[in-house]
Amino acid sequence: MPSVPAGPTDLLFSLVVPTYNERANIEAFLRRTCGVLSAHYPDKYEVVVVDDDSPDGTWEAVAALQGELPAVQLVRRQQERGLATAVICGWQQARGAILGAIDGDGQHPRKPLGALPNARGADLAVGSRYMGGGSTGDWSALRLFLSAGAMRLALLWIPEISGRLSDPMSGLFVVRRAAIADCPLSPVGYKILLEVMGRGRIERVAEVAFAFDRRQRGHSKVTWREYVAFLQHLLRLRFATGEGAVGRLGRFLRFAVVGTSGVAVDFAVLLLLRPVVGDEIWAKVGAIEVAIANNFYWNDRWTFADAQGHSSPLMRFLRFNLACTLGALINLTLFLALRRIGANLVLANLGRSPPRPSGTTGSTSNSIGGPDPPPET
Ligand SMILES: Nc1nc2c(ncn2[C@@H]2O[C@H](COP(=O)(O)OP(=O)(O)OP(=O)(O)O)[C@@H](O)[C@H]2O)c(=O)[nH]1
Ligand SMILES: [Mg+2]
Repeated sequence: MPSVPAGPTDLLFSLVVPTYNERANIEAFLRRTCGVLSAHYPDKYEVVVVDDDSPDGTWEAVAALQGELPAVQLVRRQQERGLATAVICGWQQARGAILGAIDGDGQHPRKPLGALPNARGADLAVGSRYMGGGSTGDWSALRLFLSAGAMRLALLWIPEISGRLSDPMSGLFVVRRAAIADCPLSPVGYKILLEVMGRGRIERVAEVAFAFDRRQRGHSKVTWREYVAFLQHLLRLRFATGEGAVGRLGRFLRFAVVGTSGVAVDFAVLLLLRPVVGDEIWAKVGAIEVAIANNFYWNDRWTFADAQGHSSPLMRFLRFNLACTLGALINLTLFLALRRIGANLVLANLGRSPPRPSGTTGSTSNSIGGPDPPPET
């Protein structure tokens, strides 16, 4: 597996720019980026463009600028393609003690490049679109939906990695070389930051808000393949890093305990509420909601305490409710249907139908599984 060497480090900062068919953007991008970096780190930085032999000749355009912008280095890969592996390839050639990544199409603002490498004491400093002051710009509803889905999936599969950042999918970040040196890195697709978080020795993280700009020229390289690669990357990280089999079993057991406690809470509230509200449907609705709240509290505090993400507890609770809606509706419908066909309260709440009458002699309607007696009037 490829890894980034510990040195040499005769520069402070190496910024790697993966490019594929960015000829229309690259000159303006490099001029602006070198301008910002020269102001902050004169003679102590380099910009390493890693181009995958772009058919539009991006690498030629970069080579033509090197005389004028001596801090620009060019790597032209002819055998390989992929954003994340291109970034690693650039870091392998880089000479900086701090390593960074940024898109070459101008959608990432250059201003945070002054602040990110200076985030004091942080092993990793990330530009975030999802913290206060950040934004995803003018993304379509579909792209927002896909991005939110990807975030949820990452939080579900690799909570201990993605739960540490508000924007774990960001392509704008810097990392201390020492925090990833000699760590085996094996990403697929776009999400190099997940790889760094998952496999690096990242203790302290910092975030800086930024607004994602609209692409001015050229075309997006994101296709359905990137979504497939993302799923593959999640699986790879899940099985290669983080909690081992013991940790996963522990989480599963905590989840099971919380689920069982929810069943008990549901029962208790149903029995308590029924005489108070006098209506069984509302008593059951109340019981379901209190059980959901119980499960949310304990899962949030205990089962997935390391994966709360950056949203507020209220938002997390609303999302949890949303995720439980279908199950809650099925639970309520089944309960009411079973009550209708004569199951007693306990059996109906357990989702069990009443036993068939034996048809022999006088078993009473109050036996286990029989219907409740009619309410006294
Ligand atoms: N070296 C290399 N760079 C790539 C590859 N795919 C994308 N890139 C570069 O990675 C950066 C991000 O790619 P984009 O296609 O802009 O992805 P995006 O910004 O998430 O998507 P848009 O908002 O639609 O532009 C750009 O600089 C691309 O040129 C690749 O296969 N190899
Ligand atoms: Mg882009």
